Amino acid sequence: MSIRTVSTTPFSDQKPGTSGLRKRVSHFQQPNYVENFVQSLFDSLPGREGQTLVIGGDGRYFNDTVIQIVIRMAAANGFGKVMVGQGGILSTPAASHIIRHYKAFGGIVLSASHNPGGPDGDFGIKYNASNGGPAAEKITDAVYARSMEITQYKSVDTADIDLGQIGVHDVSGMSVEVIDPVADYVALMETLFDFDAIAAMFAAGFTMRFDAMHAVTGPYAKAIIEGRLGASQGTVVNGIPLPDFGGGHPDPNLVHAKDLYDLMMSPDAPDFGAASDGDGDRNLIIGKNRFVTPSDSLALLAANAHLAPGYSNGLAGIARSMPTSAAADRVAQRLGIALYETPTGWKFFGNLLDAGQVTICGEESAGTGSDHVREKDGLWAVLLWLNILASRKQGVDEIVREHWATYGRNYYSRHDYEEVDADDARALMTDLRTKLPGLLANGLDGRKVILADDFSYNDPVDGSTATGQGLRIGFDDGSRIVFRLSGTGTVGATLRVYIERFEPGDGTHDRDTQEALADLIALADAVAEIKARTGRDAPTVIT
Ligand code: VG1
Ligand code: CO
Repeated sequence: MSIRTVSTTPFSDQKPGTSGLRKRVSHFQQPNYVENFVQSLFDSLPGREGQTLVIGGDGRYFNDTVIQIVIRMAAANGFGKVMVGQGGILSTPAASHIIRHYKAFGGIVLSASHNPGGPDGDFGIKYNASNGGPAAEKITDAVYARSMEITQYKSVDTADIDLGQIGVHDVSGMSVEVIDPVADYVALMETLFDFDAIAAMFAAGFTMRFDAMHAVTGPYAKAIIEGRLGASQGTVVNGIPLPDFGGGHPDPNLVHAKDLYDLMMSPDAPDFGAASDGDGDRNLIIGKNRFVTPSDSLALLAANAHLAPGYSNGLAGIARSMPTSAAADRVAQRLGIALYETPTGWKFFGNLLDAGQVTICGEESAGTGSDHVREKDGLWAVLLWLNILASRKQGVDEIVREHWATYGRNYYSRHDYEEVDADDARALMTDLRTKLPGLLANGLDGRKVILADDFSYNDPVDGSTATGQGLRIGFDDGSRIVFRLSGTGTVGATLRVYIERFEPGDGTHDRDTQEALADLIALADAVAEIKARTGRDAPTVIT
């Protein structure tokens, strides 16, 4: 085999963010940009020789090109085998499962998740370790350090591999196995959920719409929901993955999945509506006339998980990201299990899951998952919901209302200010940080502040510390405002403001969320001077 060593010079901007390296497609298309990052990654993975690497992506534009580059570089860098999804497709949770199931060394997932695709859209590369989870910060830090000093990368000369057919190829002595991207994942779901009970519910007339948003979950949802569970043809819409997601924005929220939302609020609504994102790890859950916030969904899934066979023995613990509402905390308390509060990003759940300290994890950004893989999992959440609906024989709205009556309701909203000037956003955060001690001492607008800090996390499993994870202002009535800057945006900065207020079980649960939070929203603007500093009258996206 002839390994080609190619000289290169470093790029200074290859620092992975919340979930891998994400940039515009055109940025990735610069000569050597992909190669530099992939070589920096491989250089940071001692012990890779002879090992298996899993590769797949969400099918977005540039996916096919990068997969071929990665295969050649893997061969030149000593991997023994590559497993790649047919057509270059693997959802993020499916990739996590494949890595674990086949005991691979790690995997590369090509995705910018919910960010738009196409030639003018975004692309991304993330690395998952042998536990199937996103690389821990010590790996991503090492990759970044390496990318700053890289001088060469290694590749082999070979024709493109045909990824269209399942089969085995040889690339300079390395085996490339093109696998069915769906089958192993379906088999895993079958071990967790009562497919018979869900199928019986569909057979009895239960109706659903699943919007795959022309992203990666289409084939998975079709195989499971229509194929295995017997939902009628057409239940899965926008089910064919397209390189540009059909021109849409594959973010399953009330803005980008508005068609689904409007349907679910109409008289023609089916019993259940759901959607997933670009790479299949997020979920949107909407019942007839009832949108379920991701934070509530996490709490509800945790409270009812024992109804599904895979969780019938109960939960070891629950973890949520810091900005996620405290609804899950109340469930953990009642179940008598631990609740962990971690920084934003799934990588922080990995150690807790590996150590068996938690079973279910979730983030306010429409991500929930469990110890079945080491990523959040959109379809998993949908199937757990279906299992709960089949078991409880109640509608979504009724279940949500009962939950609030039992645990209270955490009114919750996130306000995003996207693509604001990066310097302005940093200054806003820096200045707010300096105000925090004063808030703790003097309160805010007559309210008593019981918590005002920049969140840092000590991992209870490996003792590592992550600092600077978001500014928190907590009040004595359980209300909270959190500010942080996104680590996944690709243009300017995105300021995220998370607002939460607790209403007890015997309180009023049917208020409009924005109205219920109005005073806190005003307070958030006042204390951080959001409008003045960003020049924006209103958030870009409210979820
Ligand atoms: C966002 C979300 C975070 C999520 C991350 C990756 O990060 O807030 O909860 O883990 O996206 O999700 P940020 O740094 O932009 O707030 V995905 O579906 O892009 O893999
Ligand atoms: Co995603």
